[in-house]
Amino acid sequence: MKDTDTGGPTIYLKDYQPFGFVVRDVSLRFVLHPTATRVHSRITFAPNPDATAPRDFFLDGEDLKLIEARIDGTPVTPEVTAEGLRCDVPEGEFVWETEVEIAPDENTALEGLYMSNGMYSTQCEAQGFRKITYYPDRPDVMSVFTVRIESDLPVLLSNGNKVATGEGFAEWHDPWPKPAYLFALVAGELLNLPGSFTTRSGKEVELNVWVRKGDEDKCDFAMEALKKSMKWDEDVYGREYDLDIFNIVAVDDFNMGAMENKGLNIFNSSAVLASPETATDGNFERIEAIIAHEYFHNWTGNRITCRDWFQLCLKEGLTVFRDSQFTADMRSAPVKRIGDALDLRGRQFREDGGPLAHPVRPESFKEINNFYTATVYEKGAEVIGMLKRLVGDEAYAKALDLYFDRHDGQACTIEDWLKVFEDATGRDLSQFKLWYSQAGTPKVTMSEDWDGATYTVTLKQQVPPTPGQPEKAPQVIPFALGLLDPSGKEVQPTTLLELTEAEQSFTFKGLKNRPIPSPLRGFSAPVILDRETTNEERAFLLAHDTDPFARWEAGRQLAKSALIAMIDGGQAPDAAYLDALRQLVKDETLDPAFRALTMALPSEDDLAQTFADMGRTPDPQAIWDGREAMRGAVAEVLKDDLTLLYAANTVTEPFRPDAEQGGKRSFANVILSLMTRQDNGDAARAQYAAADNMTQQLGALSALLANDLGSLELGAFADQWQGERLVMDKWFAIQVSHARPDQAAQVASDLTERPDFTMKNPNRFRAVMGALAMNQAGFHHASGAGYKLLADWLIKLDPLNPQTTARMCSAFQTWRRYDADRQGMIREELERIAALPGLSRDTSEMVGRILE
Ligand code: 0A1
Ligand code: ZN
Repeated sequence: MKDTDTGGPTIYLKDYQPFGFVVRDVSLRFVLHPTATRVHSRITFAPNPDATAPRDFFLDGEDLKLIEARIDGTPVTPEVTAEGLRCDVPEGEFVWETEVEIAPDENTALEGLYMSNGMYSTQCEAQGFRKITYYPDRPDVMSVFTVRIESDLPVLLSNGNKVATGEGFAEWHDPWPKPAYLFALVAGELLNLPGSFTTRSGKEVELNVWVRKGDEDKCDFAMEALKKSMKWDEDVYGREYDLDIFNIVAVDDFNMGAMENKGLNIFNSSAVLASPETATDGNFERIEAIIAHEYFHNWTGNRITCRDWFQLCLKEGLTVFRDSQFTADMRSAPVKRIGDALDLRGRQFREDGGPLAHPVRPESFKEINNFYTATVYEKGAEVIGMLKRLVGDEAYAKALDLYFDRHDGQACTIEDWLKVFEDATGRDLSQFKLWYSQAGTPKVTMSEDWDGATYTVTLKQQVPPTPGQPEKAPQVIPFALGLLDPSGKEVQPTTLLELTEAEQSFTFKGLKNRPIPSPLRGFSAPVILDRETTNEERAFLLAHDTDPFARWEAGRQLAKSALIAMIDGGQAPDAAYLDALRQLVKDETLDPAFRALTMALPSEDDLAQTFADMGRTPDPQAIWDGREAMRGAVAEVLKDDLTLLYAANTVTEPFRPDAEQGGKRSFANVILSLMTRQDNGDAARAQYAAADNMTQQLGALSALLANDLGSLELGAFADQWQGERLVMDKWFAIQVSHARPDQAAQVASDLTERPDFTMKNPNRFRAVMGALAMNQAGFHHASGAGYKLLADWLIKLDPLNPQTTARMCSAFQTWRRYDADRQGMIREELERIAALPGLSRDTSEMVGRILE
């Protein structure tokens, strides 16, 4: 296939060249108007002494109406194309000025300057700034920005510190050089929750959370999360905030979670607004993590940024790693680690094992927006976790200090990052670097031998072929192992084995009995472990392992093997599994959150993948039936314990969104869903009626819906919350996720007929279509109705919002694991999308890759 067959030219990492000019300073003036905003730019350019190629003055620009351009005050006539403009320029330094017109109100793609519910907002990462004015829109061009906003709206915000304000205008100056993707502007009738933070060197920083009227009672939690993040980054990484003011803004229409613009973070309202009545414990935890993530970017992303978009994991992997550390510190470290492993396996392993697989640092792309992926973010974070495990905590801290010292103010590469570790530790990281360049999840096969005195563990690794990468070399895999003796006592504490070859053996001496291994403790590497074991051994680890991850994993494997036997061989639910579960749920020494996690069955998608890994074709309906039967069996075996367990874990104190209460509520909700199978919904209805917080209200509603009950409550919920957009998103989603397989597409389709369904709001669109894609048995129902409905809507959305459309195409990425009929139907839908005239570059690239 030619490069240009799908969605335009391919950009390669190997072609990187610095820009021919440096930008000394940027001054922007915005005269805001919904359909005719004028943007005046005044930019000082000078030749870049590091430029390697002949200097070409090309500025990126899309959907701009050029009014005029000048060089050193003299009007010029540049050559303008759909991608930008080119102009002859003087030899030395010069001042470039333009005036352009843009229409924020018509911008439904939500990139560049757009309007959302009456307010102006921007999104410039990755390449949105070129929709605001002509500019070298690339992260290695950094400059100091001064911004003047003219508008009658009361709140006018941009990056940096506010330097002037008056009737109808405000001026902002950001002293820190930054790439254009970190530019931001917000204007609107907003209210703020004010706060302040004193940095460890005694500087007082003004903090604000800005929201639309009506949302001001949902900002406290975000403000507290921000303060905790600021403190944590000082304590753990020695990083202080560097401006006089830090603003957070909530916006309703946003493609992603949030954006780290310098000094002016813009958030999807779902990632910032929370009150006990409207947000679940899961929402609170996510908000805390996203606030932290965006704040941490101030150092890992903003002060040190990426040289080019291939280096995206430099800022994202590191910042996800940092926010995971933060959450582990604020909440429960084991629960966070288990959650991360679940998420990685659910999203990243899936990506890595299919047509969309790409390295943590990709080497080519057509549309960079398609590479904000679980691989770049989550696997990128795992790679840093492994690096830390390998070099140790102290060396990690030393390397990070060196990174900040050496690279502050620069646009860097993965080579710069690894060099810092090499210099700080003296370690050669050339083999480790393969984690950045080889796609695919390594499979580690473990076998053991016991000769009566010596215990030998043999590990073999194999990295599977992925698109464009048929052959792989062995990687460096930190494999944490502990050993237990048959009485359950730990005889070998966690030991880090470093697997660097295709096959390697490790021996342990001085043991009296053949030990029981506890492998891959703490999920020490993002690999698939393949080891022959028995259910007895799994039950033993579930009862005795000291490592919470390995313990949970043992329970998981036990559940999985029981489920597979049921789905596959029609066997009765495994008695050993049910027995082990019964012991565990009643073990008061265990954290309720941990018990809730252990009770959760492997997802339908996880089971489908397990079948695919066994060389079998998964049957989505059989998987759904199997999980239902298992839930029924669990409810039956626990039936005498449920009421007591529920009472013991029902929180009666005033609501606190912390890990302790949240863990109890999540466990109580799991128990409630089992009780609902036994009591025809009485307990769930009672919880619904008494609930004073969203976790309990939604938990009860979901227990009812999962058992085909709750239509009254569903109606009452809508009446109660019709004015709350974020709560109504839950209402839309919950119906689709709990719909029976043969009804899911119809339920989703009916919801799109409602007047409050709109595809212009990504949250609402995802609430319905995302939930459909997640309802595995519904989406993959043999009728093909799920595939068709999603494709119909992706076709409608693409002209408006290519980014969200492209992202949602990934629902089809696992298509090759299914039977010929399903594959045929999916192919037809993908080809229908691909054939659309004017299809966006984003969607065209995604569909092309999935079909390849
Ligand atoms: N950098 C942000 C995420 C983000 C990425 C792309 C966006 O538009 C294409 C928007 C936000 C983060 O990591 O939080
Ligand atoms: Zn990020």
